Amino acid sequence: MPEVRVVGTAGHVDHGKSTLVLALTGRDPDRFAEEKRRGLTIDLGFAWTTLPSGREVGFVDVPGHERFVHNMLAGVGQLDACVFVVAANEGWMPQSEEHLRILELLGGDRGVIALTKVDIVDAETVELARLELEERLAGTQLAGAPVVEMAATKGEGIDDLRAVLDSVLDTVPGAVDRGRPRLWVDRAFSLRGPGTVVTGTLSGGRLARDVEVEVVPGGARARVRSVQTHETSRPEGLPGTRTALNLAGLSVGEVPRGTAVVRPGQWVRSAVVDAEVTVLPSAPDAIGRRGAFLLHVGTAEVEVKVRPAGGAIAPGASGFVRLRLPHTFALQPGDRFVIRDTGRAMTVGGGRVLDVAPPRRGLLARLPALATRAQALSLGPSALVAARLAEGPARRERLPAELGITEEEAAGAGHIEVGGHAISTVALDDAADRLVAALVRYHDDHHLDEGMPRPLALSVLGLPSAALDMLAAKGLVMARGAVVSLPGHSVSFDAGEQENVDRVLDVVRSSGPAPPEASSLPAGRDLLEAMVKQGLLEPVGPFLYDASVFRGMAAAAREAASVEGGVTVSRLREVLGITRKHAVPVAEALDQRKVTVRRGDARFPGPTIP
Ligand SMILES: Nc1nc2c(ncn2[C@@H]2O[C@H](COP(=O)(O)OP(=O)(O)OP(=O)(O)O)[C@@H](O)[C@H]2O)c(=O)[nH]1
Ligand SMILES: [Mg+2]
Repeated sequence: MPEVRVVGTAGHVDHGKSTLVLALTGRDPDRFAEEKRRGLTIDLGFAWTTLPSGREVGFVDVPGHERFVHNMLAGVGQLDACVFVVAANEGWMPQSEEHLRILELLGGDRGVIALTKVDIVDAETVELARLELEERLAGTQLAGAPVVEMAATKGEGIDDLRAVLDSVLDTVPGAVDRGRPRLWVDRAFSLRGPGTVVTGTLSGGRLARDVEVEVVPGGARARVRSVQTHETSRPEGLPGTRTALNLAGLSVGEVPRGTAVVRPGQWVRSAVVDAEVTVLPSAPDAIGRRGAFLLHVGTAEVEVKVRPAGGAIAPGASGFVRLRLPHTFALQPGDRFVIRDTGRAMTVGGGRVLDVAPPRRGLLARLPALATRAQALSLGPSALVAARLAEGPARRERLPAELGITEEEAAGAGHIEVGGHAISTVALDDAADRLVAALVRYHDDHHLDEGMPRPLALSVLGLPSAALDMLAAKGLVMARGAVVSLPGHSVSFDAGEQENVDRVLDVVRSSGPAPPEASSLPAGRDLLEAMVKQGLLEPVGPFLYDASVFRGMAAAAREAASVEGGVTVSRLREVLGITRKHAVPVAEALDQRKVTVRRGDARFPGPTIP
């Protein structure tokens, strides 16, 4: 199959764009009766031809009239190159400038300049027009682009244009296939028989017959019944080609221009995105919180609220903004857009989407992170992953959609996966260092505690719970139940405390099965609790028993309970040689520890053997 590319026209009204497309392709791109009657393009037109190299080129012909810039914008988002048309008799005009800027904002930096209507001016005027072109294009993305002189109505210059276009396209890299197809719909119509058909320039991946697709916004599902490129049936649409899809199970109204056809589940649906914006030097005002703007992204045109992350962005300057859209779109980092001022009906700027799932708060604090993301976009997928994870862990399965990358790219080096999260190894190492340092301090400050409460440890770590368990599994920390500590840490007593510990042990050991209440023991609560955690004391109701004394009592009680009919509290009193004051709490403590089980007034042996 030959290589297939997409080329768009651009330029001021009446400068000869459609005439040139007709001459190149044999097809009049002006589809509507009104266009033919007025000799004016209103909406996008489509045609195609085969260049001398054998490569097929689909053309998107745009209107030049200032009132139809919004239609032009729907056609030039995904071009391999442009034919930038300037009529020799009129020279550079307002929409020459505006279209040039729009192409620049959308990343359209390859093209051919068609200097048209050279047949109706003299040689000197052609020369002047060439000089003016050189001046206007200097410093722009089309500076130095080849210029072809044309008299399209007479067929002059057409062969030159074909050859030059071929050589320009030789230098344009082919469309990428990330397995994430998206077709921004630029036309939707219904045919008797097949039903709903949409067209657009496919990008990001292939769309084959019979696959299920989803329309965003709206969420309608459909099956691709058939695929065409340049009116020829194909088993699948390829990225970077004009593609028509016949969609089964969908009405035309569900897929208007501005919707995108995608595979279900591959896209973050975002109505709020963070982006990088450049304000054109020609813009009358800075872009700030005020002003009514329209956003053009893909083939969509929607009202947008623009909130700069720093101050307002002055004409000629760039900055970071948060964009709020009226509904969700299938967007990804790197998507380019144009912003127009609604009141003045002029293009004021544009830029690139950086984050389609931004955190709700802290836009100002995000400035450095957004700058990193902007850099990462030019560096590629692994830089994007690194930039994302530098901001915190991410749900692993969301990474491809969030960043617009493939599964393989999302699985790259530089991060590890824990409990469904992707965490940067640098961030994990930093967090682990932070936690260890915090534990050292904590053990110092709380030497009677076994360790730091787990929720506190997690907040120090700043990572999902699974990351803490992973650090514990690696032996870096101990995470037992509700407490996190350094490996080998145990409660220790200082000299003064040890004295009190010994005194307490003396008291409880000498009083055997009938110790005094805890409140009368010669030590504070903290120390007694620590002795319990250490396993020296056993809490039983209001009493603290020496642990080994209590173990002995438990064994005796369990044995007494193993007779037919079990053991009652009053029998237990006799067996253990204690009064009711101690016998009741002891019996309850034994039930709690499942050394005994209570049925009615009697106790029987439980599953725990003391
Ligand atoms: N003599 C001469 N006339 C031309 C040439 N190219 C276009 N025209 C005429 O200029 C007029 C406008 O041409 P179009 O091709 O409709 O111009 P356009 O740029 O498509 O205009 P819009 O789509 O409305 O922006 C038509 O009458 C054409 O016949 C040319 O190279 N020489
Ligand atoms: Mg036209």
